[in-house]
Amino acid sequence: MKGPGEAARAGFETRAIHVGQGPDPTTGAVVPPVSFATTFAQDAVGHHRGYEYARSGNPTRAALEECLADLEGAARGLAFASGLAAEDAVLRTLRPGDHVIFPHDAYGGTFRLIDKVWGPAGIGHTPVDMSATGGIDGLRRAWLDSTRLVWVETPSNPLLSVVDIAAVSAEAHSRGAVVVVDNTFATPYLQQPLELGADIVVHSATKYLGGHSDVVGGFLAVADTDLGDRLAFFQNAVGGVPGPMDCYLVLRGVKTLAIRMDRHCANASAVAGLLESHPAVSRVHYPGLRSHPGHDVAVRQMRGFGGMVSFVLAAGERAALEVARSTSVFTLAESLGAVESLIEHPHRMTHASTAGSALQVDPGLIRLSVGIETVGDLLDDLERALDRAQRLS
Ligand code: P1T
Repeated sequence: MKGPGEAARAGFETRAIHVGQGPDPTTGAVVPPVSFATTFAQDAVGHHRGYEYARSGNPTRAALEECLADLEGAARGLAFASGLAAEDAVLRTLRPGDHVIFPHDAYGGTFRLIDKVWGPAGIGHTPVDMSATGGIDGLRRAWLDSTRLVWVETPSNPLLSVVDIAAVSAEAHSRGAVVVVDNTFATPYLQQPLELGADIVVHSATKYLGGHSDVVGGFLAVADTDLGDRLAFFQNAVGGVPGPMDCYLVLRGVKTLAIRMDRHCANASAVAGLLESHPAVSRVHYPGLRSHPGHDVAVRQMRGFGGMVSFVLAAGERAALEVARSTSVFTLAESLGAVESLIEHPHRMTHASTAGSALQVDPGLIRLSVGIETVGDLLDDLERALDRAQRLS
């Protein structure tokens, strides 16, 4: 499946399996070959067959970029060595003195990049609650004449807050700023930020896109070709590119994204229900729950509510640490979005870099990446761990 017209007519699952992916014209191989070459023969000086040097472009990477750009409805897709390398390329479009509005509950590494790397280089920032609770008013209050970029993460990591992408994009565009949406938690299967008005989509491909905890990667999907060209310049000039094997692994993961996400959503919804009814738990964050402040927006802009759930233990950090060490099907580990279920303590693990800042997370919070195992096993495992924590308090 090659032509964009043809691709546009096909469904998501078909495009995930076929766009950019052969059969290989020389051998008929039904999956793209992993092209390890770092350099490519030229027919004459200045005449090559599409590839010169593998930092600038590589056929396996091109297949991944074409496929993911199509799934996000983008004019251009760019693969990076990690989610943070992709984010860094976006921040390179700014100039000293520019200002970024970003979520008050962003992933800790995104905050660290904006604050500790780009702050000293002259980029200002303000954390804002742009979710259903804070809304557009928060965005307006934080706006400066120098605001050039609005960074959205929805659902957010780790509080699963939901931002109305269409409303934030309309407001930001009316003031001349670019809107970036981190679509890592939702994936293009559940949410299409470019269609809702965003300019750039960011992914940690390490998560649901790869889907099997065996590859680190990042991705940008861009609506406008000029902006795509600027970002492609940084991709090549800075060189934070993925290797061909990593591209292949993400491409393979994407083929099953839709069916994995359906199961992640179903299992997470059952887990959120259990947590809501357990006396050890004081608060559950899951956009699929009617009690979630962003539920209505999530219903409007998402196909399903995703596989991530976080919750607060009524007895605080001691109980949270007890739950984190007591599960056996849920593995205690950072990261998320793969087939196996993971549990972690954001305050001491993934979001430790936010300590002392406005983004610091509740020490009683636990985050779950709900995998695609048998749902009864997940519920039994959690219930046992929660009962233990309950006995402690
Ligand atoms: O780890 P990397 O591929 O560089 O992606 C960074 C990143 C970007 N955006 C979001 C929403 C993320 O969750 C991440 C990485 N997050 C974790 C490793 C974690 O455990 O939360």
